Amino acid sequence: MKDIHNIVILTGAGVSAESGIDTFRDGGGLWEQHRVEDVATPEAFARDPALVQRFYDMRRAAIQTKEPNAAHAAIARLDAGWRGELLVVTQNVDDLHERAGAKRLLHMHGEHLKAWCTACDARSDWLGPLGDGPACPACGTAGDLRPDVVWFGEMPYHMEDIYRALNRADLFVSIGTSGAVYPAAGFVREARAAGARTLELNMEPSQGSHWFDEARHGPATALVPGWVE
Ligand code: BJW
Repeated sequence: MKDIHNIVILTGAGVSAESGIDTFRDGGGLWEQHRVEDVATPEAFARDPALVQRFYDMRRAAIQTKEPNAAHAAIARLDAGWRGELLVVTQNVDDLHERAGAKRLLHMHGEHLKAWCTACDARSDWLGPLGDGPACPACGTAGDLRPDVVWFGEMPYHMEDIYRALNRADLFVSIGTSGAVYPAAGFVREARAAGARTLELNMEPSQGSHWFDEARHGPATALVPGWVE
């Protein structure tokens, strides 16, 4: 990768699809099985917290049986060996990037394995199903823990660090995301405007495919190792 020093990699559900984790918008994906308004908005949680908790308990249990795939492993190898700046920004709430060994990683839509106490704002490790309302380890309040994930209408995490990296990037690579959800869908334009070269690796053209200098289409487990090596 000649003349490239600073890399930003954005990943989405497609990078974990071949590990057996459902994507959102593909046929048979999560949003065909559940209405987004029922399970992934703050209003849904206020209306029926038990339903939302069951949705996340089910997905959290599922990811614990899954393993990182060749795409996660290739990204982790690049992270370990890259001497310049590199940042992996994942929209995924699973932990497969870190289990593969990625270190320079931000979860912009939160993490399945963290809980957020809305009473004291502390983040803690997920302690198990919230059905019985366990107490927050920081403040002791029971019943105010929620999944530490970013729902529609909420501000994604680490935005300052992400925009700083995008504005320094020489290369922006988007892997396994449909480009349907903002602000992540706008990162390619931000990086382009700052002068980065842009590459899409996805099963099919994303909604923003025309913004990329180059697009390669196919399964992440083939495309990502091929790009990294
Ligand atoms: C493979 C593959 C394989 C399959 N190999 N590829 C109108 C216009 C513009 C914006 C808005 C609007 N109305 C509302 C908004 C804002 C809204 C938004 O974007 N809505 C859109 C629906 C229009 N966004 C928000 O509300 C966000 N917050 C926000 O904007 O705050 C204000 C703000 C302002 C300014 C700056 C910053 C902030 C919050 C969004 C939160 C999204 N939350 C979710 C749930 C997280 C928790 C959980 O997991 O349950 O995040 S929704 C869901 O979508 C999840 C994902 O991270 C996200 C993106 O999905 P992703 O990863 O792209 O998955 P898919 O399924 O869509 O695509 C998979 C792709 O992989 C496909 O293309 C496949 O082809 C491919 N694939 N197998 C390679 N093997």
